[in-house]
This record gives sequence, structure tokens and C-alpha cells, in this order.
Amino acid sequence: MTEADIAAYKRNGYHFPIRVMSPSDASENLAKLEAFERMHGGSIPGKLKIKSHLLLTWVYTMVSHPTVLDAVEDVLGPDILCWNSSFFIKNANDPAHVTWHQDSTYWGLSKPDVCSAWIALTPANEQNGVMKIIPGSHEFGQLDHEDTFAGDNLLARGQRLVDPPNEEAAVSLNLDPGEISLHHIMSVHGSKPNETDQRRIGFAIRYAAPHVRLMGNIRDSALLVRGKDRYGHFDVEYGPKTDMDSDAIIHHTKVMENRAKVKYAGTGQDYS
Ligand SMILES: O=C(O)CCC(=O)C(=O)O
Repeated sequence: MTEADIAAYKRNGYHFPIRVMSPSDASENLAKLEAFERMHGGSIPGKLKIKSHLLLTWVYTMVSHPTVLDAVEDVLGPDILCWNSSFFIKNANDPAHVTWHQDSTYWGLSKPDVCSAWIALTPANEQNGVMKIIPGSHEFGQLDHEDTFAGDNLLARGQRLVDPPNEEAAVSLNLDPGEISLHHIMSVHGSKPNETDQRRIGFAIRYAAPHVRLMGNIRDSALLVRGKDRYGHFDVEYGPKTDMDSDAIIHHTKVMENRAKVKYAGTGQDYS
């Protein structure tokens, strides 16, 4: 990013669009996702939507993509952990949506040196439920949220801000396939349903600087994607040798069981 782009990220809590791959590379990733979905009977199961970079080589390639990491390095510095990843899929005419929230709310991380890169595998626009963000909201501090566990909400706990923001202030992070937006862990964001006949698909990658730690008693794991981890706050994750190889499946299962303890802490829900 340019100096001006970095300044804009710091001021606004997001920056977009940044081209990280060609439209044809994005379509190739989309085709691989859709082939994987077909193998699973039409939609990617919830458990496989999360941290699939530990299972699928082409997803691993996205989280370690040098151009994505160059942009992330501009905001987090030279040492970068990939802490999580998730597909955000809205099918054609899908009521699925994301309520206004801050990512920081339930992630349990000690410092806000955490940034999401959202890769567009399809266009993301006003009609199909683009992600919207409130400029400067990363400076609002931690706001109160409530859980809804609403079925059409793409967030694990259906969490939403108790006091919704002024939507007129929101900026739409419109993207073409192969572009990303970056957003800060404290930024207020959300998205509406897809009202078009085409799917809207994004892949969100959560990157953290290694000095960030998980609070509480549970130890989490992460994948070092650039530089060095001089802190060792996270157990070491590794990528798959081939798509869904048996070691990768065992590794992913263990990582996900552990993550669930963190994610659903205090809700009475569990991962299974
Ligand atoms: O994909 C969406 O609509 C929302 C994604 C989101 O909330 C996130 O990446 O943090």
C-alpha cells in the first residue's frame, strides 16, 4: 500500500480495494470451492468453512499469498500469524446477513493488532449484500453486544451491537473478484442479504501480530505466514500436504475442537 493508503487504514479502520490476484485466479478458487461443495452435497459444512487453510492446499495458498501479506505487513508489521479464516457465503436470494458488530467482541485477543483481509471470490456490491463499515469506528472502544443465535445470521453467535450505528455513515466495501478489503478488529461492520440471482462469496482471513495473545486459560494455535514468532503465545499450526490428507484432517479437527472452547465460552453452546 502507499503511505496514503496506510494512513487511510489507520484513520478509517479499513482500506479497499487492493488487487491481490487476477479475476481468473479468483474464479479458479471459486471453482475449487464449488467443486468441494458438490462433494459435500451442495454446501460446505460449517466445520469445514472455518480454518480450511489447514485442510485444502488452494486455501492455504490464499492465506499465505505474498500480495495479501504485503498489504497486511503494512499494518501489522513484518511478523504475521494467520489466526483464523472463514468463508462468508451468501447464496442467490439468500436471507443470510451479518448484524452490526465488532470482531473484537468474542475473539478474546489481548491487543487490537489484528486485521482481517476479505478476499472477493465473486463481485461484492450493494445488491448482493456487500460488507459495510463505519469509518473511524475502530476508535470507539469496545461496544456492548447481545447474542441472538438467529438462524440467518452468518455470525456464530448472531451477535449484534446493542445500539446500532447510524447506517447513513456506513461505507460499502465494494469489490471485484480478486480484490481484498482490510479491516481492523474493532471496526463496526455488517452486511445485508443477497437480493440477486448470483452467489456472493468472500473469504475472510484473520491475521495477528505474534505479540497478541489469547486471554484466559485456553491455549490457541495459529499459522506463522511471514517473519518470526518471537513470543510463542500460540501453538504451531501447519498447512496440508495435499487436499484433505489424513494428517491435515486430524490436525484441523483438534484445532477446531480447541477453538470451540474459546468461541462459545459462557454461552452454554458447544461446537459439536
Ligand atoms: O461477509 C460478510 O458479509 C461479513 C464478513 C465479516 O463480518 C467479517 O469478515 O468480519
